Amino acid sequence: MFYDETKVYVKAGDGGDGCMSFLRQKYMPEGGPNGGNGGRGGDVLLQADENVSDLRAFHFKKHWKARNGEPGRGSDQNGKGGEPIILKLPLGTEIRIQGEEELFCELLKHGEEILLLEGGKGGRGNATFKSSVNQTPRQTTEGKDGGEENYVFTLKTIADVGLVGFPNAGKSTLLNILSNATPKIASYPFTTLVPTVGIINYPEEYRTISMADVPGLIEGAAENRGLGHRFLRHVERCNLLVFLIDLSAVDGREPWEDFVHLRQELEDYDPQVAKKPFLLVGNKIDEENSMQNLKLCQSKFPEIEVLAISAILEEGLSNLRQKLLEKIS
Ligand SMILES: Nc1nc2c(ncn2[C@@H]2O[C@H](COP(=O)(O)OP(=O)(O)OP(=O)(O)O)[C@@H](O)[C@H]2O)c(=O)[nH]1
Ligand SMILES: [Mg+2]
Repeated sequence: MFYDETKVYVKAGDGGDGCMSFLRQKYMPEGGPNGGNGGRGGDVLLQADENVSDLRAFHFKKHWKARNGEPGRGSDQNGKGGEPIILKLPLGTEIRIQGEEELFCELLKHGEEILLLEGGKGGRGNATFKSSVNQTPRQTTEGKDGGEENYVFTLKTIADVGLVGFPNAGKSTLLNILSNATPKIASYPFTTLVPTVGIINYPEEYRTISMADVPGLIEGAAENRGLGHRFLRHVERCNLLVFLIDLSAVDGREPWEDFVHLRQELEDYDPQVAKKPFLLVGNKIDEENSMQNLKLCQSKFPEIEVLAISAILEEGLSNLRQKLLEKIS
């Protein structure tokens, strides 16, 4: 399972109460006030961590609380502050307050830290109220409550390029060959259930491009059919889309129609996503009917270049690599 959205309740620690106390010693009935201050409650921090791949930690534990500050004690002892807690989140996590559309914050860079909720201040002990006119103050203050909130964490994959295609189009095969990633490949639909990011190397240019293999889309994905719109969010951050269509039409669909349907799904999901720059790539050119389908595609979309490749035979890939680089930079 891949956990890319979860609701979480988070609470910062409460401040400890201030203490009321007086020095009590033999032969010193009127000892001065010595109640200490309460400790500060623990903060809640968020930290982006590249070693965390999804939100499963928050799926299995939905309540996160920082420790309270300790109350002050007599003999002028201040309470200990509560330890902060640090929630480690995968890169690309968006944080919203439950029920609100607006983005609260997001974590994009490894190591980035955000203070989500502040611990409550500790209360004042009576010793702090001593003054020239009040030598025996009986006054203290309570610790303040730490902040609390219900949040929604949503993970949106960070990659330069998003691979978009019907199941079985060969997305994982292509990513395997172009990059260091090794997503599973199989001849049945919905092999890929988890977005996988691979790094494509351009040693001569001293550059890399990251590419995300997103689980296959089908018609109605935006209305949650198939694996649904859950995975469409993983192309939201990409700067370039690669529509990969199966020119061999092994699953009985028209390749050129696949392209139309894929774009429609993106449009239904979010018109902004549909406006992203793209490349149209026809895979499986090694198969029998592919040439014919390529020509048909090209005639249907005369203004769009259809890049023909065979991921398996590694044909047309250097051209594709070059086009990716041109479109990205
Ligand atoms: N003939 C031929 N078959 C290919 C080519 N590329 C991929 N395939 C085959 O197509 C099938 C599907 O490949 P995958 O890479 O798993 O496809 P996918 O798009 O990742 O599929 P899902 O993860 O299910 O969405 C596998 O049997 C591959 O071997 C190609 O260039 N030519
Ligand atoms: Mg796959």
